[in-house]
This record gives sequence, structure tokens and C-alpha cells, in this order.
Amino acid sequence: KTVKWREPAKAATLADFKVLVIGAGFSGVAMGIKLKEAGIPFSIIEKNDSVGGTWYENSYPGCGVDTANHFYSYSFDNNHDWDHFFAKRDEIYKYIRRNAEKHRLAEQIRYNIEVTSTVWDDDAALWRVEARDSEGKLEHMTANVVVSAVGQLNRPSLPDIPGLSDFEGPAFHTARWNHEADIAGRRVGMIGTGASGMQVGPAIAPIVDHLTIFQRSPHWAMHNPLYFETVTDEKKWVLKNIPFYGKWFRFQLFWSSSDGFHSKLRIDPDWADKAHTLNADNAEVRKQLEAHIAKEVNYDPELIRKATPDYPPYGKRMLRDNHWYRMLVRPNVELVDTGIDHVEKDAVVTKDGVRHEVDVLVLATGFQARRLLTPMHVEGKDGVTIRESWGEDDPRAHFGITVPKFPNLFLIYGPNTNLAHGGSAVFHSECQIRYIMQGIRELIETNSAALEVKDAPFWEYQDKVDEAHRGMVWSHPGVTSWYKNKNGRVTANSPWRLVDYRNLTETFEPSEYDFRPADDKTE
Ligand code: N01
Repeated sequence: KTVKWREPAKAATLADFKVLVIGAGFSGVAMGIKLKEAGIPFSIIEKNDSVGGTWYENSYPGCGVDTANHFYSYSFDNNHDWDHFFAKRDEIYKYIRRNAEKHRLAEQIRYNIEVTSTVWDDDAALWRVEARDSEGKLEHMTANVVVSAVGQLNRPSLPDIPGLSDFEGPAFHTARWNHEADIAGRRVGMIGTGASGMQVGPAIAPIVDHLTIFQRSPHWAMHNPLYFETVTDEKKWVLKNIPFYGKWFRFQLFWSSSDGFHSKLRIDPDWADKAHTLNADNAEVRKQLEAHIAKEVNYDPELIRKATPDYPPYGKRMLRDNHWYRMLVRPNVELVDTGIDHVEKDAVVTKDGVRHEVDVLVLATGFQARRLLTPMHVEGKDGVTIRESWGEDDPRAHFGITVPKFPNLFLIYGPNTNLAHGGSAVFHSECQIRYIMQGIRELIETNSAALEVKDAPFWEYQDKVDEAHRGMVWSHPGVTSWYKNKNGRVTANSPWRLVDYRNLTETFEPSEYDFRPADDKTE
């Protein structure tokens, strides 16, 4: 739904108003499209030389989405031409680029320039933004509103393993895949078995000489036959031409991830086997997943032991089985779960003293999700930085979007908005964008210089989120993941069903914010 002006005449006052969006990924591009539709001046600062964000940076073999594309796409471009139900990176990247081109965002996007700092100037009621271009030249700009569209998963997390820097062969993170490094016929070591590693493994196993996978803990992965299917021309025709079918198809994907899941995620306080499952539905899922693993690894007891998690299903992100388990039985693949002791110039040495010689090292070790906005310096009112406000790893925001002491700053895919239970991150972004657009409209139409979320609604929301998480699987004490901080507080995920989050963010409520009149500022 597009946010409409209530007072169209106010649009005329926009000449001096500017929004700065950080990042031109899936969310930044959508934000730009909505700002453009509303006629609000904006620019998008992008550190890469292209749009796409995560779908540009991640180009590792096998990279693709595990949420069906007919839902993992913009509601305003319900693309019926997807070639796959679960597209690979190139197809998604092209989709984002096509949208940016269609809406002529090239006029607003600046590439190869990275925001290093954004500081709130309370006297002028402006954000003073510093950015560095690819040659290291600093540039300064101002904006009335800053929207962070950098998300949670854009800074690779490199493991702190002794000797890693001594490794002499190519070593790189999945989000920085080194396409110059020839892996064909080489001995490859891969650290990490999350969503990225689980896609890389089956994609490279057939071409490498040997693949050694270093697993710290196994992840659950679910079989879905559609994962491997292409969308036939007939299906595309039906999606396009049968009235409402395309919408229905999208809606049922939305609904199954919104409602279908939640019963499997809630801890039943009376449930006996709390270590491995949560409730009857969750136990049923576990049974099916265990049977699937056993079948796929040809009932090899050692592989079953290594590949089966002890924690309940959904404790970490539920992955797609993209033939991961079948890959484990290949003669050139070894799954090592003894823990890494250190790395040497040509080998990874595990805690049992075994040297695993490798030529190339792939780090599928995830992202610095809890250090949201890293490494930007973000400074709000009274000189408070976002790191001071959030501590080392405790990001919080009202609906995941606004933070006290940081006026006119909006976050997309901020704290507690990650979807760990299925569903489309694009849907969540659009909820946030609609909310942000209403906030900006409120600023403009009430002739205000700044808005800032009040402490009371902010903390009330934090309590609600924490309370909701307490009953959910990812708070389970047996699970460690990037969803939680070191105190066990879930900082990444949303506890809500999609429909609940949509309802929460549907209407920007001005009474939750302090507004500062425009004439109460000095230049
Ligand atoms: O990262 P992860 P990811 N020594 O943090 C291991 C999205 N995504 O890039 O499980 C040894 O999940 C770590 O071990 P453990 C999606 O939201 C989506 O895979 O902590 N191992 C784990 O196995 C996803 O959730 C898609 O015990 C170390 C792995 O590295 C998010 O991105 C595709 C280690 C990291 O897994 C992140 O996924 C890709 C160490 N020091 C990504 N440090 C799709 O939609 C970490 N590990 C398909």
C-alpha cells in the first residue's frame, strides 16, 4: 500500500528536505522507489559499484534463496516470470537491478562511496554524514532523515582461530568469494555449516579433489521438492493469466510461513523431552527430519550421528536440504566434527591432533549480526553513540525501526526483525518502509524538524519482544546462534507471525514520538 499525502500542498515545501538512504540492496532500492513515488528528495549511498547488496556481494557457488521467490519479491512487482521457485543469486540480483532501472534510481544512487559516520546536529536538526569514496576521499553531506538499509548480514564474521593468517593458500569468506582461486581438482577445507556453507558444499563437491568440512555444530535442514524445480512455461502462464491466481499463490506462501509455523516453535512448559524437542508438533518435525537424514546418508550410523543436531528443530535457522546429506556420502567429502585447534600454512589441525591438508580454505562463518551498523560511527543527541546505546551486542529499536536519542533515524531490517521461522525478509522490509514513509510524512505535514521515539513505548515494546521470545525455540538454552547475544537475549529475530508484525507497523502512531517544531532550530 502506498503512503499518500494527506496535505498535497506540503509537497511544495520539500525543496529543502532530503532523505539519505544507506545501502542499495533489496531494501534500499524499495525505499528509493517509495520515496520517488512520494516526490521526496533523496539519495542512496552505496559502497559497492552496483545495487543488490547481499545478492551482489554473495556470489559463492550455489548461492540462492531459501524462501520461495513468488513471496521473496516486492509486493509492487509480483514477478510471475521467476524461472525457479527458489532462485539462485544471479536471477535475484537481476530482479533487484531491473527494479532499480525501471524506477530510474540511477539518478539518486551514488556508487563506490561508503558512509563512515553520521552525527546528529541537534541545533540544525540535521544528520551530518561523512562518506569515503573508493579512492579514500572523504565527502560531507547533510540530510534531514537517514534511513539505514544496511541490514544485519553485511559484515563478514571471521573466525578467531589461531594460525589462520599463516595459511598460505587462498582463504576467503563466502560473502567475499575469490573467483580467481581455482578450486577445481584442489583440496578444499570449509569451516562452517550454516545457510552459506550448506549451499557451497554440494555446489563444489563434484569439482574439487577433496572437500573437508569442519563442523562446529550440525544444522537442521528440511527437504522441499520445489527447491530443485524450475517454473514451467505453463505455470508461468497460469500465474500471469488466471485471474487472482498469482495473488493467491503469493498469499498462500505468506500464510503458510505466517501461521503454519508458529505451533512448532513454542516451548510447551509441560513437555518432557525439553532438550531435543519443544512440543508434539516439534517432535513430529524432528522425527521426519531424522528419517530424512538417515535415508539420505544411506543409514550410515557415523554420518547420522555427526549430521543430526541435538537441539530442537528451528533452534537455528531451518535450512533447505539442497542435497547436503547426499553430498556427505561422496568418497571425496569428509565431515569433521572434532573441533579446530589451529591452522597451519597448508593444513587445519583438529583438536584430536589430526592434520587435514588443504589447498584452499573457505570461511562459511557468517556475519557480525549483533554489531548492527558496524563499522559506521552513528552519534545521536547529547553525543551518545549507537554503540553506547546498544552496548557491545544488544541492539534494540522500536519495532526494529527507531531508537531513542537518534532522531530522524530509521532502520530497515533492524534489531528483532530477522525472520528465523520462514517468511520473506522483503515482506518485512516493506512493512518497515511503509512505517518509515508515514513517519516522514508526519514530519513534513506537521512542519516538524525532528521526531524521536519516546522512552515509554520503546521500552514497552522491548519488554513485549523479550516476553514473546521467552517461549520460543531460539531462546532454548541448548542453542547457540547469531540470533542471541552473549547474555542469551534474542536480538536478531522477530518473535511475531508475519501478520502480527504487519499489524504492529501498519500505522505510525505519532503519540509514541516527540516532535520538534521546524522553527525550533538554528542553522
Ligand atoms: O552464517 P551462520 P551463514 N569455528 O552464522 C560456524 C542468511 N543466509 O552465512 O553453528 C568453527 O548461520 C558456525 O558454527 P555454529 C540466513 O539468514 C541465507 O551460513 O555456530 N565454526 C556455523 O556453522 C542465515 O541464517 C541464505 O556452531 C564456526 C557457520 O560457521 C544467515 O544468512 C544463504 C566458527 C556460520 O553460520 C547467516 O548464514 C546464506 C568458528 N570460529 C545466508 N565461527 C539462504 O537464503 C562460526 N562457525 C539460502
